[in-house]
Amino acid sequence: VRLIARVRRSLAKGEFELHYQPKLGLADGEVTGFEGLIRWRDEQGNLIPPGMFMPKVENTTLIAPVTRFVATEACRFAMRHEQRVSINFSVRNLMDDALLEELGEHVRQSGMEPSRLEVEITESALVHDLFAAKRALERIRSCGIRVSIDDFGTGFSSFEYLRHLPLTGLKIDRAFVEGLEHDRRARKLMACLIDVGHALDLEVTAEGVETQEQHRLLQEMGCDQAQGFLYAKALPAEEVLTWHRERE
Ligand code: G
Ligand code: G
Ligand code: NA
Ligand code: MN
Repeated sequence: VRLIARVRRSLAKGEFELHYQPKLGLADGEVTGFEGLIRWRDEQGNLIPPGMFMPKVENTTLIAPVTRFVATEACRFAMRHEQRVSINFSVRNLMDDALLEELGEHVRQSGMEPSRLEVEITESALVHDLFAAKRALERIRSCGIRVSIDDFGTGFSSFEYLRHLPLTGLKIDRAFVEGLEHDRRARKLMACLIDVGHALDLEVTAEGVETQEQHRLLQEMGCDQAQGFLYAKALPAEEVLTWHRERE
């Protein structure tokens, strides 16, 4: 309760920031976009990671204004720097018709290319209420915004639901990337997951890439994109742009 009151106050005071973690195309190593990840700069100037407050926030109506902030920041970044940006949605966001309406309206009015924006949703959020999720995703897609499944392979996974949802991307959970170098079975499993994504015409991203060898293996397997500490952690806008410039 105290936490929620503090989050509400901090939101009004502008103490939240969106940091950006790059995604790379594995075919050519070029930056393809960024994932926006929220951070809380508290009164003392400490940076609080989302794991410390988002699980609580996600269970309250406060998730709407928090997500509105994230979406606004992400769209601004996407437009200003002509980049693709993804944001994370929680179950509540998906069931919030007013928020979905507002997001579509915001994208239309801003004049940004809607496909520059992508919404990431975990498997578990989708299967929570598949019928409602499908309607919500159709609504998001109808605005031209992209939709990908986050942390794929770790939720309650039936593959059947994939066929019914209007997805554009699939992010394979970092748990599958971890074992790649040392475990032949992990490599086979990863290859299959990539195939599942491609069979459904989805853009496949591997999360949590930390070593050059993992990068090489994913490239060899034909994975489309990679994201992870090997390239960069989530950084403030200015820093990630500097990182991007220096890489070129
Ligand atoms: O950035 P970091 O790896 O610390 O993020 C931890 C978790 O917080 C991740 O699961 C991420 O999806 C979640 N998270 C970060 N930013 C947001 C956000 O804007 N909205 C939601 N719903 N979750 C977020
Ligand atoms: O659940 P989601 O995929 O949105 O969470 C992103 C989280 O993953 C962030 O907290 C981010 O800091 C973390 N992350 C990003 N890259 C890596 C990585 O290479 N290794 C590990 N261990 N975590 C990562
Ligand atoms: Na995510
Ligand atoms: Mn993820």
